[in-house]
Amino acid sequence: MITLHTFGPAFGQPDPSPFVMKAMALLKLSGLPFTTDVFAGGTHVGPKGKRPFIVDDGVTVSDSTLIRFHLEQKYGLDFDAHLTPQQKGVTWAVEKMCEEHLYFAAVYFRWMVDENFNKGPATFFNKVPALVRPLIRAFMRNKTRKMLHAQGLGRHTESEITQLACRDIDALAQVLGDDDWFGGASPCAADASAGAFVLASVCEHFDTPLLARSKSHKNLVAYARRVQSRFFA
Ligand SMILES: N[C@@H](CCC(=O)N[C@@H](CS)C(=O)NCC(=O)O)C(=O)O
Repeated sequence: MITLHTFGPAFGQPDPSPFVMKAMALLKLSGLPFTTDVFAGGTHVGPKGKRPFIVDDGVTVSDSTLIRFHLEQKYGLDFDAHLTPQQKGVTWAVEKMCEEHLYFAAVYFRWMVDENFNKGPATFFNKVPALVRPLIRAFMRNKTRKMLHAQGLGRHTESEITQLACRDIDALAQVLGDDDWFGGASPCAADASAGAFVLASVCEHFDTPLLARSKSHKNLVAYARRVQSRFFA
C-alpha cells in the first residue's frame, strides 16, 4: 500500500502545496490505491526536508517527479503514453515552468505580502506554543525570503514578479488552447503538475495577481474546474 505524506487540506484546497496536489493527482491517474498521512507539525517535514513523499511497501520516495518515475517504473505505467514525442517535450517544459518559475512567484505572493501571509502561511504555526509563535513565524518567513533571494525571483520588485508570473499564466492558457488537457483529450503527467498550479493560482483565499490573471483566461477557469472534479472530487 502507498502512503502519501501531505500537509492536509487548507485554504479551501486539497493541500497548500501544489507539489502535494500534483502527487495526489498522479496517484489518482495511476488508479493505484493509496492513503494519506497529514503532517502533524514540528520541524521535520520529510526525508529531504520537503513534502510530498511517499512510502510504498517500505520504500520512501521524496519529490513529486521522482514519485512519478517510481510509479511508472514499479507499476509499468506511462502517464504520457498517448503523447507524440513533440507533446512529451512541450508538456515537460510546461510542467517545469510551473515548478521552477511560477512556483516561486506563488510563494512570493503568499509569504511576502502581509495580508496573504497573515491569513495563509502564518496559520501553519498555530499549534506552536503562543509564547514562541511570533518568533517561529518571523523565522520561517525570513527563511522563505532568503530562499526566494537565492533562487533569484526574490531580487525583483513586486511589479516585476507580477509581470513574469503573468507571462507564465498566459503561456499556460496559450498552450492549453481549446484542449481539455495539456495531454489533449485525456490527462498526461503534466496535467498533474499544471493542474495543481492552476488550482493554486485560482485559490480565492489569497488576493494575488495570479488569481486575477488566471480568471482572465476562460479556458484556464474551465480547466481548473476539470482538474478539481477529475482529481479532487
Ligand atoms: N521538487 C519538490 C518540491 C517540494 C516542495 O518544495 N515542497 C514544499 C512545499 S510546496 C515543502 O515541503 N516545503 C517545506 C520546507 O521547505 O520546509 C517536489 O517536486 O516535490
